[in-house]
Amino acid sequence: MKKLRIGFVCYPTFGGSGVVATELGKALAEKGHELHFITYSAPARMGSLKKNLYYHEVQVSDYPLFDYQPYELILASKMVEVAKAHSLDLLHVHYAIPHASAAVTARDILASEGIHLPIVTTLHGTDITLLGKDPAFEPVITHAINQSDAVTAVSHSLKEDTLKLFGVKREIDVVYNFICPTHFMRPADESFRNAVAPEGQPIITHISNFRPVKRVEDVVSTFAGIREKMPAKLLLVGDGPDRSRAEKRAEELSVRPDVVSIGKVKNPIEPLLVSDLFLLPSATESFGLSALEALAAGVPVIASNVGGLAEVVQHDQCGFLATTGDVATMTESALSLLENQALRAAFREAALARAQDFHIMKILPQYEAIYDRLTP
Ligand code: GMT
Repeated sequence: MKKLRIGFVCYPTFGGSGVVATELGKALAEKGHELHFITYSAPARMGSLKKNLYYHEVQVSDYPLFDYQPYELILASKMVEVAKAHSLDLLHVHYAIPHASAAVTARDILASEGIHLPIVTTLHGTDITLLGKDPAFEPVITHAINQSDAVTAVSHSLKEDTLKLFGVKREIDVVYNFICPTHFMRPADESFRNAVAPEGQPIITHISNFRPVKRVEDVVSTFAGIREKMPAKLLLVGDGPDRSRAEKRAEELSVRPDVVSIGKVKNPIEPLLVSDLFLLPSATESFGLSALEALAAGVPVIASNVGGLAEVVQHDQCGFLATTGDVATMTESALSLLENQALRAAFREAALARAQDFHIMKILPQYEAIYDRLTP
């Protein structure tokens, strides 16, 4: 594969799309491509200095006339600047709004100067399943999808949603999210495990941004059902609008003393390595990167059967899927694993094996093939 100079645009936060983009960019840089991240702050997972990795900050001005800063325009200008200064071969943007639409503007500006810069847009989920339903964004998202030179979706479910919700007829490649198995090859932090579960209770974990779509109250209700039958601890990782609601629900259900809510962590793999079960009862989930990361840590997953989750979690093998909101079934499934050590061990093995299907070395060449198609 020829070595390319690639501009990467993503949300630099801990969200799934930013994590996938950053890890992909780092892996491409390791393979010898030159990667230029164009974001408003350094991507959370970027880590320390690496060969072939560059970061260009999009600086939002504080011009007094603007009540709202036109971030998309500033981003488009930055894309043009970086593309010219570093002779980029292509732009790979993660998340439709505003990244794909800004990229289309940047590409048009460059075209007017005789510079060709193809755009790859990766759709991650909420840009389609939540924002896509909002008439305030729909025409812009449709335009950005239609105008991109290649579009990828992180699951077949998301591809179908995109075709259905936007009425687009174009080709969309499905390229799954991935894991880097080496990140999981480390011992669990026993002192952290003891702090969470001092009497060796099983640890049930949920990791998310605590937005309503994650249905964190179902997490707590499922845990309360488990706790009625056996000692256990619930480890909540992350922060967001519904964190306090989850904690309040735990109080209402009298399980608050068994809930450890630690907030955002830099590396979610650490809590996963001490976990016995992972809960993800979302209302919608295009892929469920956190579920895949749980599997890669050998943790069976109990999740809702929505979006792309069934493409990741094999029901009754490495986890269980249930209808969204069906707390009773999720509780029953969780107990079936927690009360049966042999079954849990079998699911753990199946989880580790399943995660290998999403090894970065299987996924990265799929992106490279798309880049290859678009560059001379
Ligand atoms: O889950 C979130 O709310 C964060 C969101 C994001 O854009 O960062 O995650 C979406 O993209 C991830 C990476 O592709 C997927 O694994 C998540 O399933 C998806 N979230 C939803 O569809 C709700």
